[in-house]
Amino acid sequence: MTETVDLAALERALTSEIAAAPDLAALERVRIATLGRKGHVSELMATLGTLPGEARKAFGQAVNGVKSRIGERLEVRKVELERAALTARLATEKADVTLPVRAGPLHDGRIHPVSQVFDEVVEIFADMGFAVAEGPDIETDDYNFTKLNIPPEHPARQEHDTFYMLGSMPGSEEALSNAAAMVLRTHTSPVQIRTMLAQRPPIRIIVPGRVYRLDSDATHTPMFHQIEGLVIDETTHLGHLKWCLEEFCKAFFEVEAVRMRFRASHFPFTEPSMEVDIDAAAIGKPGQWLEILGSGMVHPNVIRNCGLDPDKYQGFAFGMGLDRIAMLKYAIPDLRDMFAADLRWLRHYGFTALDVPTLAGGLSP
Ligand code: 2NM
Repeated sequence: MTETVDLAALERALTSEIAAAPDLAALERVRIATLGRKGHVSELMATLGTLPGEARKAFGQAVNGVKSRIGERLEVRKVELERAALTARLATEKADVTLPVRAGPLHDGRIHPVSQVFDEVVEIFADMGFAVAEGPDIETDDYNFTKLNIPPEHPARQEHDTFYMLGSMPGSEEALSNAAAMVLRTHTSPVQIRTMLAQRPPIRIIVPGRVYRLDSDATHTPMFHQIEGLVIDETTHLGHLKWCLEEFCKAFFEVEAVRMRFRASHFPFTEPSMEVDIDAAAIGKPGQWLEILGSGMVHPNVIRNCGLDPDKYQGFAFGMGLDRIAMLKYAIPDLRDMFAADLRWLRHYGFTALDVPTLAGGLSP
């Protein structure tokens, strides 16, 4: 056998192959052809078993020597080639750290005007000590109507254009009893009922949410948003109502003063009832009256229906269309666009997530 000669020649050949490898991929091919499972060195090791004892030991040591020296040279060359590759990249690639930061979703996304106005209204009433209350969109006929002093057969029921759940339509063949009938709430007032049933006065809440009426044309959509408010205490009176709504209007329209008109009206759940108009000067159109909300002192029947004594407790309530006041404040022309999910519209009328309305920092951007 001429093992020593073969090994020395093999080591020289591999060493020059390693030195000549032009890049990391070529070097990896050399490593696999040498130290890989079927590489030259591994195959030499496999022949060990065919040698007699003494020769086997000497040859084994020699091959292991080659193996470790070649392994070291591969490692050294690898580090060299990695450095060279990095130097080449650094020479061609450039990062301009003076470029502006890319916008990203927080900046690209838009808050819908209804959400923005919702946050503005909540901010104003929270500052006056109101809490936000919410309830289900599917309500009992009892909470949506009867407890609000709108008994079955009351004409106000027709005006509400109610969506009845299956089996709940009065007079239908499969009609359930009135108590079990379910509706899509036609106003958020059932949440006021739930609140009065669940907690003792003093109560100060505002109730934002979706409401539903079977009505659709240029100025009505079958779903829209309302925000209602309720105050119940032992000495609450009409003066509180007027002050509260006037403060709200000034804060919401961001003006020093607002002329308001309280017009006598009628709702089953309040007595007296008033519709409130503001002088459109508040939105830069002086000389016009704009109806913005309905209000009144809560009817004693409603208070009694919620298990409270109307001789002890009184209060006021009000309600307004969020979509409508959003359109007024932000000069949005068409109600139906509000629910069309048109991205171009949203980019134009929407708000960035960073425009959080606060009383201290300003409600609108
Ligand atoms: C309105 C107008 C006037 C109202 C009344 C009540 C309750 F539950 F206390 F009786 N909640 N909301 C109310 C009163 C709502 O919306 C135009």
